[in-house]
Amino acid sequence: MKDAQIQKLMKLELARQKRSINLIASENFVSGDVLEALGSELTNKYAEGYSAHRYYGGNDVVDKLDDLTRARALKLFGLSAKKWSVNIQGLSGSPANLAVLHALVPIGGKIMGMNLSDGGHLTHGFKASITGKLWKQIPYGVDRKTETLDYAALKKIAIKEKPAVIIAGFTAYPRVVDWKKFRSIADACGAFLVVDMSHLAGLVAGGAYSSPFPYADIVTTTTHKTLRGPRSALIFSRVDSRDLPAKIDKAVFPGLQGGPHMNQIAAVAVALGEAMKPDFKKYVKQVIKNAQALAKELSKLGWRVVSGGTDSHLILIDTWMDGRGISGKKASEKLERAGIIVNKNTIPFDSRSPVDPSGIRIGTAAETTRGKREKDFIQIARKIDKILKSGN
Ligand code: DSN
Repeated sequence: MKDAQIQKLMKLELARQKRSINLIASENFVSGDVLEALGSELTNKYAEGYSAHRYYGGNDVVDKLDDLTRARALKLFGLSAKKWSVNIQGLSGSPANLAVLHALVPIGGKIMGMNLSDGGHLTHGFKASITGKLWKQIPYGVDRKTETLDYAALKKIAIKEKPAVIIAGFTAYPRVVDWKKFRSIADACGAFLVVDMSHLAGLVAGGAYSSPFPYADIVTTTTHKTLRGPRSALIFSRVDSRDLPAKIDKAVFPGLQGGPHMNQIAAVAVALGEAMKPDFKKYVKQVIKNAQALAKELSKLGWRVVSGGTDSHLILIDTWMDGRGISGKKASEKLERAGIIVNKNTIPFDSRSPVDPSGIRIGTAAETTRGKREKDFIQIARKIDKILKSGN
């Protein structure tokens, strides 16, 4: 590279990644092949439209890439092209969710999504997101005592409010989700069931977490979390008389975007191929075992684990503990100074603000990619404990 300023920043970031313990639940380390695809000449190509229906010439190669990527996405999740379609052009999770809502809900309509503070995502209708401005969020949360989903309470809200869409799938909910119950709630109020499995995609692909596909109408996902690909998104939609795939395609392009990023799509295809290998199944199982080991050890050391544990790659720690501990912001800053990277996070019914909440979110996907196992995560838990209890 001839640009010395950018090269220097790239080297600094690589060095930072190498010397840190990465416990950001939504990050991972991609393979060299994924990086190679991202940095390829495919970035030079404009491919507005869809395979075989493009607006520019010269798309014969990228059409093959597009077809292959969609076929891999369906195969990875065990889906038949007769029953499911997938849009691979979403640039990342937020635009993908926006496209889905744009396709399914008239402006001003109701969308039922989880509260941000209980583990929901901005694009599930939070007021500061465009999704909360164009549509009315009907919020739901977790049960105060168990800190897990209370499906009976959800059903009551859904029947009363009759949202057009129910969104299930979260950014900071550690437990297993009962997709079947969500389906029955959606049926009870006539809503579409949209599952945002961004955090879970790798776990679902590797068979370590229950699949939402038997129950959902639409499934969105990012590709860069547990799925270990580049930053991108997939939108799966059921093929039936409702014409969902055509509506989704139209909402993505020309509704929200112009040309897709073909280098990014190639990198997604590489990651999907990697996730089909037997090793990936072992990887995602280990990710969950590691999160459970970490949660258990932190709990033993006196930290409050929200909901009492985890069934996934992430845990939420109440570091504040009603003033007996330290705030999430202070905790994440202290950990960062010691080379451990986490994010501050609200906990359910948080008494503090999102900028300085009561907890931290910790994930195990990235460090499991680096080969860490339960014993390593027990050591990490002890290190976290020591740092958080130290006077610095
Ligand atoms: N920023 C992602 C996460 O950390 O979960 C969601 O957009």
